[in-house]
Amino acid sequence: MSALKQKLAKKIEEHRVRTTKLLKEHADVKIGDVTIGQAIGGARGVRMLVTDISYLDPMEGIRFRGMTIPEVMKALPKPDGKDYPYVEGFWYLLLTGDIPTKAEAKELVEEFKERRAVPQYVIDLLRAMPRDSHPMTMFSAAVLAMQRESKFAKFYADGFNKMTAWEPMYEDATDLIAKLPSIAAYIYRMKYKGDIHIPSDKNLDMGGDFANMMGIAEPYDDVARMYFIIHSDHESGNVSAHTTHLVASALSDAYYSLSAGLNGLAGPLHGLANQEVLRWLQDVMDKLDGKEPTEEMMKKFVWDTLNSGQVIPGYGHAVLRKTDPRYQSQRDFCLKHLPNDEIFKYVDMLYKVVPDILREHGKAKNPWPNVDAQSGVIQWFYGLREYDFYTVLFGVGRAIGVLANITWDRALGYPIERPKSLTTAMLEDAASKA
Ligand code: HAX
Repeated sequence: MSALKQKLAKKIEEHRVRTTKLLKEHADVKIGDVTIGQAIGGARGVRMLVTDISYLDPMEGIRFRGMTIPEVMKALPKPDGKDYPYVEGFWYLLLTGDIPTKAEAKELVEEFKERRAVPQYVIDLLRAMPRDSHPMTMFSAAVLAMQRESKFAKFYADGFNKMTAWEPMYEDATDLIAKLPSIAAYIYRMKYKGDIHIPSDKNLDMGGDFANMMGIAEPYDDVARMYFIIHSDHESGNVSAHTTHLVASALSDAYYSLSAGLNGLAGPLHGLANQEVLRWLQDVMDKLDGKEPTEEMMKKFVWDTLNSGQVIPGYGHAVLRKTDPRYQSQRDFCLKHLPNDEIFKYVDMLYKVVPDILREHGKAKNPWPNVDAQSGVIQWFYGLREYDFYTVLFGVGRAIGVLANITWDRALGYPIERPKSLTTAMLEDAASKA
């Protein structure tokens, strides 16, 4: 170890004791409007963000523009013969708060088709990256590379006007959402399907065309529609939404902002958890060597994971205190389309054993499953078995919510975000006075 690193290791060891003491003994001490516990602990419960796109109630779960997931799925227009709505119509709902007519949704489908084409230099960039780069790295890099297309950046360079700044932001947001499925499918086929690509089909809506470009048959088009909608937004405080908002608050354009948000989504405690769930389950299955696990065996695997200091992926949440309705809607899909699937049965068994174990373990505030506990199962069933790719699917969906948010941020002229920080010594001083 270098001298610097040794010194740093010593300092870290000494400092950890101070932070732990502050959290254990003085978490409730107020420093301004928040407590020491909130300042150190990731701002849990601090009410300091505003959005009308979605709201997350701890007990009820997500509402998009005031509507629950089942209400959204029922109210929005659907392509003929399909079970799930046009994603384009959902974008209309998130932006306006109104349910579009079928004609309005179809008009938007046509507009998205005009914006679908991905610049050749983005393809070149993806091809130049090492093939074993994580697909999220490729996805985020592609979004960032397209920044030169930004209409907002041009608008700013040509003379910024606060009142109309939302318009180029809206244009960038719509361009991005229209292109993301093609970029995602390109990465998938380049990395995992022999570099053989399927062109976009102008007869299809966003969900249908994504399934087409991925090369996965029906009802995967409905899976895509459902998946993109339920993953779109989870109010503003989660890492991907907050990062996108924060970067946009510096008047960065939608490309810079979304790319940053996607990098946050790629964290194992956030969007990457969906691939971790499948990785963990595969590990369990490998250890069982094809045998069906009993509940007792499953309990042992869960405890082994916890005792080795790891989290159970797909369980727990920073805000929710019940089963995530996004988990539930995917479970309903599984019960209808793949009730006998082996992995679905494992996931269902986990649902039976994990909450009690997490309660007994005594750490997680929410022992219930979140969106990521179920999502890989559906993808796996339809042949998408490269679980590194699952977070990219999440990213296509998440873009819809965060881009709606930053379009409205611009419309309302929200200022640059800049919370205040204190030093550890200041916190200790406040604690001693309290
Ligand atoms: N397994 C084991 N321990 C868990 C746990 C889990 N699933 N969930 C929380 N805990 C632990 C935390 O690690 C923390 O331990 P320490 O005190 O030792 O640090 C303690 O319980 C308190 O955590 P919390 O207040 O309940 O939860 P946080 O708000 O800090 O974190 C997380 C929320 C989602 C990050 C957390 O529950 C977690 O790590 N879950 C597993 C990963 C996961 O599924 N992430 C996806 C979440 C949904 C999402 O955003 N998708 O994008």
